[in-house]
Amino acid sequence: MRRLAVPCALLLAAAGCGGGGSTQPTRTVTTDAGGTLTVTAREYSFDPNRVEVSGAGALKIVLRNDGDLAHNIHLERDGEDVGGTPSFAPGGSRSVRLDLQPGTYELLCTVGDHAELGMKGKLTVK
Ligand SMILES: [Cu+2]
Repeated sequence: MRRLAVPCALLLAAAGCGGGGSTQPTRTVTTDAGGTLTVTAREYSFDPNRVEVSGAGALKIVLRNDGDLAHNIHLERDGEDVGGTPSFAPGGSRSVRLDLQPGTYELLCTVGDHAELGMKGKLTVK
């Protein structure tokens, strides 16, 4: 007698392969309050993507677009936008001056799904 084997359905969920696959290097810079922070944008990353600011106050952020698409940089705190540059074409740069309080801010590009694709980071004001 032959035993009936129920074939196993092999469901390979590609979506389950996430985690640890990031190839984005993390670079941290430290800047002083009242200083200038220069960030380079590409598809799809910011460099640096970890920023520590020593002291609250005005910070000038210069974004250089070294990519092939329009990008911007915005800061969010607790999900609320606190300002940033407009989106602009590759090859250019824009700056914005923000008055920052101590705390943690998210850096992100608000164009399309760029933040989801990796254009994000963290800025901490101490
Ligand atoms: Cu972008």
